[in-house]
Amino acid sequence: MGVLNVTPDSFSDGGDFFTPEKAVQRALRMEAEGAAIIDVGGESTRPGAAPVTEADEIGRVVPVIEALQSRLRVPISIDTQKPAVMQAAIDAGAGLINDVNALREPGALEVAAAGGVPVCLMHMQGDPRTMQDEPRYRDVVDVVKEFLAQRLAACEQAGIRREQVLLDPGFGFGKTVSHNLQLLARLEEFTRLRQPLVVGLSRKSMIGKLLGLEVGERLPASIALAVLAVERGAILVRSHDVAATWQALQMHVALRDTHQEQEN
Ligand code: 8Y4
Repeated sequence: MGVLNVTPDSFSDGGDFFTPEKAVQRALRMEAEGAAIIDVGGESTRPGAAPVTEADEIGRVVPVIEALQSRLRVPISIDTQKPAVMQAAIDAGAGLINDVNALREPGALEVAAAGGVPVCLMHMQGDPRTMQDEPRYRDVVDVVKEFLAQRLAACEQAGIRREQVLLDPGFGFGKTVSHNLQLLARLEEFTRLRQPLVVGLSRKSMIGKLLGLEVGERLPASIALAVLAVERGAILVRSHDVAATWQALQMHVALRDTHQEQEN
């Protein structure tokens, strides 16, 4: 899953500004590099990021989705917590909802059910503004698993079929480095929920904290984490660096297929 941020600050390397055409070029490149899904997001979920109004977020993502949907072969996902943005994105051609808030916003379950698109439910403790202030858990793996099982049940009650639900433990969302490491070490436990498992580890601050690296220096560690997650059962990896991540994961797949042949 290739990340396509369409926030005003996200295309600012070199002083140029974001345009739908630049976003399209970036998306087409990620598709050519092996992305299976392009994840379009118009709101920054970084700790302390300024909130975006519904109208602004729609104004950012809809022109990009409209421009993309006829030119991409892979599905477009909409990274949002807002039901109105989900609806506008589905109308523009989005084929998946990626919600870091797991459809807890009032009206979100209904929009997702009526839209008929698959949903990725992510665990987050607290909200992006304060989630990194001393997060605590009884047992982070158990708590996150129980949360995702509850949200899956809420989806089914709202009329979203199980086959349409992906689950994500939400690395970095209200978690310390230790919490993130426990989640990755025990990621296989999430496969017991019997739903496709998604992870986002790309460039995240756990790498910065463990290794003392700035965001732009985190690719090698991000690739290692992607492979470790897929070895433990993840089937979709959200990444800012599609070409490098795809190469690494293809090597994992080649090795896994060799093991399977030995068994058969
Ligand atoms: C540098 C760059 C440092 C980006 C941190 C970040 C996930 C997600 C995000 C995730 C799913 C991010 C939208 C956070 N993370 N969706 N979204 N899973 N499903 N931070 O882990 O990339 S945004």
